[in-house]
Amino acid sequence: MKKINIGMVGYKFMGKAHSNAYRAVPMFFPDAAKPEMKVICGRDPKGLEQARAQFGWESSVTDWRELVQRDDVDVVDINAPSDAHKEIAIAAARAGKHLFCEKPLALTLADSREMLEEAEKAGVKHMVGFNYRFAPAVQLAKKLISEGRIGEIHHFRGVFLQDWILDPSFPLVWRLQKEIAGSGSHGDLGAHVIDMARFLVGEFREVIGMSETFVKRRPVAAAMTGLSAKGGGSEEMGDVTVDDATAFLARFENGAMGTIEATRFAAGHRCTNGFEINGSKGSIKFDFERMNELQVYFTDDAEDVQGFRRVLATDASHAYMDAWWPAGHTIGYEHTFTHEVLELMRALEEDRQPVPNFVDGVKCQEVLEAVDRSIEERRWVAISEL
Ligand code: SOE
Repeated sequence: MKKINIGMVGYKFMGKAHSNAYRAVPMFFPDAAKPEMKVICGRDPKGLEQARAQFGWESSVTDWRELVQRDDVDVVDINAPSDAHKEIAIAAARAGKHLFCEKPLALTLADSREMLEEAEKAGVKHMVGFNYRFAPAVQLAKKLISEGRIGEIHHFRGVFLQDWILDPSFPLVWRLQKEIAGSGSHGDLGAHVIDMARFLVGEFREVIGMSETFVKRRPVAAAMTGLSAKGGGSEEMGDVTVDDATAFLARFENGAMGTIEATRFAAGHRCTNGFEINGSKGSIKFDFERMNELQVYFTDDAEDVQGFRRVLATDASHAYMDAWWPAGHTIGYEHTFTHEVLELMRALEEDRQPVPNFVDGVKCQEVLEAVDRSIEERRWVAISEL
């Protein structure tokens, strides 16, 4: 069986999710190429060693430049904060390594285009981490749409709602700083919804948006903390330089209408990544907090039983599910990453580009940037203008 050596940069939230996926793929998909967890990289030696031992990596380095040059690395997995993506990806591509990069691909559209260009020039494979595509219920939605089961699509209504920074004393973590994160809820959460819309409905034609930063100054964060940081730690205040919430209207190339909202201020919503799609022959609804389910409605159901019904996407006939548990035994968030890594392994084995790849990363970034421009210039912006 083919073995693929992985070098991973970053070891926090996404580092843990990816590590778990590298371990799960050989266990549940034994026919796929096997990821070998060769080397993990991070800046803090103590935290890094703990992660290395806990996640099961063979070795560690504190300098990513060393990692990308190693002969025993085939794929460089980049899940460091967004401002580091470009430099690492380009260096890795130039060293002939395949790339697996978290979303959003880069801080700007220009940077993401440069990353794609370099990857193509180097002839390496590239993948971007839009993990929600890999939920079996989302794959089912894709199948129903591709088979024409809900007909011609009229509406895409997508939201990604969280509330982890609602408290004004929540610190100024890196995700709230433009120079590190690129944007706030827009690039962090909206990027997932944009990818979902592209995956299920098609390309965007034009957009117009609005955004808000509700809490403009926050206590400075002590360290590189993330979502679980605790408030009230520091007297010193700093500016929040990203959006707390961004919403936009869209028109797709196929004529469908879209509304998309991403916010970290939706009290009570911990991780509502949801969409509803309405077509000429039916509708589909998904909410990640109930990720095993898809709500479907078909206009050709008998009149006396018409209505939304719940399909549990856990049968062996649903994507990936024959590898997991008997029907009705649900799966979770971490499985989306396992399926994503499976796609990467299969693509490398079959010598093809994985999907989604940097082209999808760039197309998502085009929409993000078009929305930003529309907000700045208070007008509709066509994707073709960028
Ligand atoms: C935090 O907002 C976060 O973890 C995002 O960074 C992820 O991409 C999203 O999947 C869940 O929320």
